[in-house]
Formats: sequence, structure tokens, C-alpha cells
Amino acid sequence: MTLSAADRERYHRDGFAGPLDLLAQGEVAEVREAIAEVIDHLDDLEPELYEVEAAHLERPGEVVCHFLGGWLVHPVLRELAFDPRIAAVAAAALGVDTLRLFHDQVFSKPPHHPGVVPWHQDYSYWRRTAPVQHVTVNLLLDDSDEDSGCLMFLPGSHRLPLLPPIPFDADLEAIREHVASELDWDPVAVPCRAGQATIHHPLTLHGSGPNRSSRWRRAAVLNYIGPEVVVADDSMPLLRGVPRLAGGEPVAGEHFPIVWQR
Ligand SMILES: O=C(O)CCC(=O)C(=O)O
Repeated sequence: MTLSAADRERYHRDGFAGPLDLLAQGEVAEVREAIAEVIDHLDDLEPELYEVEAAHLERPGEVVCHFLGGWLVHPVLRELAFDPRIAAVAAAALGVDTLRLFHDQVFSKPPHHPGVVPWHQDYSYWRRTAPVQHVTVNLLLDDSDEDSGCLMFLPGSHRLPLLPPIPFDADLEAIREHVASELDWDPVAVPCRAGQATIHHPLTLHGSGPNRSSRWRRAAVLNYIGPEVVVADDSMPLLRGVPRLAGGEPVAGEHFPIVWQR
């Protein structure tokens, strides 16, 4: 599996592509179960993960459940991070021969949950690594549409300069105070079926609204990097629990494993 020429062109032109058919229904059900197991034990597992959204732990009824590092604690999530079908698509978007896992994430919105994912650029959280040779695959674990808070993208926004990081418990539109008012704000919502994914550039603005439906809306997110990515700021570890790499060192090694090679 790889990106079609049309999807690759769209990725470069608009900064995102999808929906892409990646996983079968039985496989998606297995990932949903794995995520439910992690979320059921989130307090106990928190020290082993890279991060659990602190605002969610404080206000679970308001803030989306979001955590990083599921691959460290659950074999099914580990398998997902190494899934060659997902990695091949990411490598094709980046145009690289070797792809490493940067980290994974989970976003989980229960039915009728008011939590949003504010508009943001992924790279705003990753600026301690450079150059920009990162890519994100957002795999839907439930059918998603505008009612359930599917992902939205601002086409062409990957050509904007780097914007400030936005806290995940901010308002959906918080980024707009940092964006020129003359910018054409014309987002595109991308509904997906469970097992489909979108792929986006690390500077592409994206976000998602509340879940107004009676359905779950969960996503497993894989963040990958190409071989040129090095540590740009070594003042702290890139991820909690990961040994500090020196400035200029490749982001590589067992914590950033190779998931795909041509
Ligand atoms: O699934 C969402 O609503 C947000 C996901 C996201 O921010 C991402 O895939 O980078």
C-alpha cells in the first residue's frame, strides 16, 4: 500500500489528503478495545505514557481525552505504530526511504462530549526537532462526520509561517488571533469511516469540534519522522521518560524506532 499519485499531489498542494482506506473492520475493533483498556486504567498507566492531557484529568467532562505513548503500554497499539500499511503511506508523503516513529497519540470523544481539539499546527509542539520532516496519520476508529467532530483542515495552511502552540483545552478558534485577518479561512471537514485515515503536513492547520452525536469519535494518531530530523534544542528530553539526546543528534534509537524502510 502507498499513497496514490492524486493523494500525494493533494498532500503537497493542500497540506493534507484522505480519506485513505487503511484498516479492516476487525482490526479497528481490536484497536478500539486496546484504547478502552488504556483509558480504563489511565490514572495507573499515566507514569508509563509520555503524556496525558492534564486538563482532561482535571475536567474529563469538558476536555477531550488525549494521551501520547500508547505504544509503550499496549501490544496492539505497538503493532499499530509499526503497521507497514500506515508507515508506507507516511513515507510516501514525505518521500523518504527510512521512516521512524516519533510518537503516537489517542484522541477520544465520547457521545455528546463538548470537548474540542483547537486549531493548531503539529510542528508548533515539535519545534525542538528540525528540520520539518514530520508527518501525521490520523486513523479513525469510529465513523466520523461533522456531527461527531470529524477532523477539519485549512487547505494550503502548510505554507503559513509557524504559529504559536495552542493549549488543548483552549477554544476551538483560539489560533485565529495569531492568523492574519485577510487569510481566507475556509476549512474543509473530512468525514471518514472507521478504518480510514487522513494524512497531514506538520504545518497544516487542523482541529475538530465537539461530538454532538450519540456515537463515539475516537482516533489513533501516528506521528512519524524522516531520517534528517535532529535535536534542535536539547534543554530537556524530547518526550517524558526518553533519555536526553544531544543537540544536532539524529532523532533515532530505540525510542524512535524505524518502522519502515524501502
Ligand atoms: O483527532 C482529532 O480531533 C485531532 C487530531 C490531531 O490533532 C492530529 O491528528 O494531529
